[in-house]
Formats: sequence, C-alpha cells, structure tokens
Amino acid sequence: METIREFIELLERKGDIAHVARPVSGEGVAALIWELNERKGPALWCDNVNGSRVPLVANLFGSFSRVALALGLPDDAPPKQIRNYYADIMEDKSKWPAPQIVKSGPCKEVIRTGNEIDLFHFPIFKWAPGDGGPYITLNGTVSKDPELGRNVGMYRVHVINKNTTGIMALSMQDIGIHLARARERGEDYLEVAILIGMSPAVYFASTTKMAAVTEDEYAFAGALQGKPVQLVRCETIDVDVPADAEIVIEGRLYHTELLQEGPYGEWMGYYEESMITPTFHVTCITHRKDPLYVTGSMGHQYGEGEVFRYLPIQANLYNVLKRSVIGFRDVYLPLQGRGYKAVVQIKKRYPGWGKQAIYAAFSAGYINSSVNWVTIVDEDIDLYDLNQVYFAEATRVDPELDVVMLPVQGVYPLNPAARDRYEAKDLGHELGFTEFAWCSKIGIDATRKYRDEHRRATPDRVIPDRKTLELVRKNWDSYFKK
Ligand SMILES: Cc1cc2nc3c(=O)[nH]c(=O)nc-3n(C[C@H](O)[C@H](O)[C@H](O)COP(=O)(O)O)c2cc1C
Ligand SMILES: [Mn+2]
Repeated sequence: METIREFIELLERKGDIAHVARPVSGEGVAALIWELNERKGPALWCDNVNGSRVPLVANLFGSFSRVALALGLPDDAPPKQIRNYYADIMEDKSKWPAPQIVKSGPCKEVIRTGNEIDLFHFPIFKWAPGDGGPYITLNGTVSKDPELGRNVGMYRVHVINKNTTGIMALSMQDIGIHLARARERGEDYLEVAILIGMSPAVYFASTTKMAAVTEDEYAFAGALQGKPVQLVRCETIDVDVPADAEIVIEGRLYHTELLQEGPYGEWMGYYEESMITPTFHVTCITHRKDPLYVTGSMGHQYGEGEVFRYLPIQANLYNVLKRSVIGFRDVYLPLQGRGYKAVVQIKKRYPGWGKQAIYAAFSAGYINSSVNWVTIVDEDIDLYDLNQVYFAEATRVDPELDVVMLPVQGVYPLNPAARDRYEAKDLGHELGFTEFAWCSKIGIDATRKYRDEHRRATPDRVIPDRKTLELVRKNWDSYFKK
C-alpha cells in the first residue's frame, strides 16, 4: 500500500468507509466521528465541510482492523500480532530502504505562493467547543538538522490565520531538538513542511518514536510498506517530502516568535491547557489537483487519537523492555489507561524480581516521561485481559510491601493527573519555553509472592482437576438431559 488513496480504495471495497450525503459543519464532523467511535464504526468521507470544495477523509486509522489493513495484515489480526509485526520491523534496520529522490510527483500538481496561500481553502476547523481555535490534526511534520539528519513527527498544529500556525514543538520531541539546535547555530527559524495525506506507512512512521533522533522515519516507512518512499524537494525550503502526499504546507518555524496555542481536547479525553509554541509562517502550499484533506479527531477511547497512537508506543516499549527488564515476557498499555498505565509480565525467578521489574520499566523513555502507573504480573495472568490483571492486583499485593512510590518528577506536559504545569523559562533549557508537568509515579508488584518475601506465600489457585476438566469440555453435551 503505497498511497493513502490505495488504502481508501481498499476500505471502499470492504465497505469500511461511510460517505456523508449532505453538507456538514466542522462541529458536525466532530460529532459524526464521535458517534462512529461509539459504535466502533467505519472511516468517514465528507464532500462538503464548512463549504470547502476539498473532501475530508477521517477516522481512517480509528479501529484495530483498519490499522491491521493499513499495514498489509489481515483485518482480524489480534493486537499482539500487529504489535509484534511492527516491533520486528522497527528492530531490523538492515531492511529499511533509503528513500528515493524523484523529480516531481502528484503533490506538485498545484503550487500556491504569496496571496494564493490560504489554509482555509481546506476544511480546517475547531474540533471541540473548548478548543482555542482550528487545528490541523494527523499531519506529518518534516524538519532537518545538518548533523542529525531528517525527522518526521506528528505534532498538533493550531491554525491562527490563513498563513500562520503554531506547532507544538516540545523539546522532548525530535522537532524540538532540531529547533533548539537551530537556535544554538544563531538561526531564527527551522524550515518545516507539514504533510497531509501521506501513505499509511509514513503516517505510522511519523507517530513512532525511533530508537534515536538520527533514525530516518522515511526509511522505516519504506520497510513498513515494502517499497522505498519517493521524495520530492519542496519549492521554498530545503526539505524533502513524499511525492504522493495529498497536501504539503511549506514554511518557517520561528523560535524567536512565540504564540499561545490551545487549549485543545486531547487524545486522553480531556482539554489540555494552552501552551507556548513557536510560530510557523507558511511560504508555499502544494497539493494534488483534486486533494483529499485527511484528518482525525482526538478524545474518544476507541478513536483514532488512541488506536493510532497506541501501536507505535506498544511496539517501541516491547523492544526497549525486552532488553531492560530481566525475565521480561510482555508489556501492554490497556486502551482504558489512555497511555498512563502499563502492565508488564515477567517470569519471576527469585524474591524481589517484581520490584526490580518496576524500576527497570520506569527506565524506558516512554514510561519515564508519560506513564504514571506500572503493574507487574506473572505468566499465569493474561495481561490483555484486565479482569485478570485486576485479580492479581487485588490478591497478590500487600500494599505496604508491594507498592513503590517514586517521587515527583518533570514529565510530558499533557498529563491530567499531574499536579502542576511548569513553563521551563528559567531552567536553562535550550528553548526556554517548553512546558513540563510534575507528577509522581506508582509501581505495583502484583506477582505471586514467595515465603521469603516477608510473608506467607501466595496460595495456589483453585482449578479443577485438569484431566477431568478437559474430559468435561470434550463431552459437554453428553452430560445434560436432552
Ligand atoms: C494523532 C496524534 C497526535 C499527536 N500529537 C502530538 C502533539 O501535538 N505533540 C507531541 O509532542 N506529540 C504528538 N503525538 C505523538 C508524536 O507524534 C510521537 O511522539 C512521535 O514519536 C513524535 O515524533 P519524533 O519522535 O520524531 O519527535 C501525536 C501522536 C498522534 C498519533
Ligand atoms: Mn523522530
């Protein structure tokens, strides 16, 4: 699947995309997607949003079956299979094909500069009533650094007027690192391209935290789609973008000019306070003759903001923790935990390994920056079944002995449970405007306990005689009167 159009055609064939029959407003789109997520329904296509002539396509990655299809897997692949597939491709860098530079491509069919630049040509709108303004969502954002190379990341874009936006370039993210380094070089801005409607693989790559800032998301995307990504040079900046993208917004991101963006209704289902971000000035927009505005909404537990975010984080964590947690078996971030809760499964071989696993888990980048709560379970607990995790927490934890509290620390700023937000103006931090939140962390050792863990051992579980149970299951119907 090399283009978003091929993916949309596949969904058409599967009947997994609904076409809206009449004009709708931005609020209408937001409500329609919310209801589709409630019903675990299809993707959405709207021909007329707020009077824009550019069709809007959304919720493309808003279900596990569509995520599987977008990766070329069967639509009933279980989450663990999708995760393993993804994690393996992330690991095997020898199979990442370098992107190819081509002369031109469909994204150049229309080129708008100067007075022709108008972001509201596209159906860009305010999603939730409490949002600070219209947002471009589900975009890839490309920048580059002379030494670190290129980066593609997905960062929220608050549209201020027809040619100005904010980009949430947090210093924790790769674009923030690029911007801080531009500042150190004495440059006022970073050249940045915002992509809309790229191939599914480039979408996935732009939400994936690579193992290092130097790793090229385009090369990883090439491996995901089984074919090198084809790139064209931008018109007004020295940045390369996918030739098949629907829309490319070129411009300059100024750290010397800050704006207050947000609030914004975020993936975890809460509004997040407004943030100070650098200002992006658009220098050119290129797009297809008949572009599709691909976007997505945040906030619903079964929505794109969750389902889509989820896979790369799980794959990254799996790869990191299998190296750092001794006895590691698996890791799972239940959707219900909205990214703030992780369950890690281990094979425990001596007293204390549960605690050790807590500390090792908190050393992983994502867990350290974003997860508030880690629970450790044994192999007899299916960590994909929250009923079983709950059972382990309820029956294997003596709180005084098995709960570890880590003191408050600076974490990723979007965290509804955090006690405070902090604008890092006086931290001597490179950019001087990035925010952090302050939050403590909890680790729960819900593994079975040995006698030598200062208590009586966790009792054996009640299970009927195994052979008899198998027999009963096999001959089930024969036991009952007809
Ligand atoms: C729908 C969606 C929206 C996102 N929005 C943001 C955002 O506004 N700011 C941010 O820092 N990360 C956001 N992320 C997470 C980043 O895309 C992710 O951390 C990615 O790894 C960033 O790229 P980088 O690692 O190259 O910096 C979003 C992810 C998804 C799936
Ligand atoms: Mn990156």
